[in-house]
Amino acid sequence: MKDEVLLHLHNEMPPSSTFYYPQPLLSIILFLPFAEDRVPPRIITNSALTLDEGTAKIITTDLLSATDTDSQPGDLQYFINTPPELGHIERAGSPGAPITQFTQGDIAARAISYVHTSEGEGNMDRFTFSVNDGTNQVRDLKQ
Ligand SMILES: [Ca+2]
Repeated sequence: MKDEVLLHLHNEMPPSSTFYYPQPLLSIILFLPFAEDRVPPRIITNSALTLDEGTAKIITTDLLSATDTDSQPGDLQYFINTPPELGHIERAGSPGAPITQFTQGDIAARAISYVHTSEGEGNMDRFTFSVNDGTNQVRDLKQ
């Protein structure tokens, strides 16, 4: 009798597709990004305006300007807290109608004027304001 050697080649590794991993329970919490306004406006220019008695002058960005890295000029709302005493602030297109709010965009569009109307002797006027981007508010530091 001959000695026979039988070699069994047996692949013990089943195909990977036959492996079943236990399914972990996944809890996914989605934090939806808020359209959050994080940066407050910053008043960068706040200068005096000089004009003749009984006249009007446009408040330009050279005189009054606020900036905000995450808000548009049209969203930067100025609120007049204490109105001027010797005149008023008005919007182009509505002469004679005092306003109490306007935007940086209005200033950039040269649509906002100070109108001197007083008959008195006073020659110094002022108004105080705050600027709001809808979330954050800053006050005029000169108040
Ligand atoms: Ca902002």
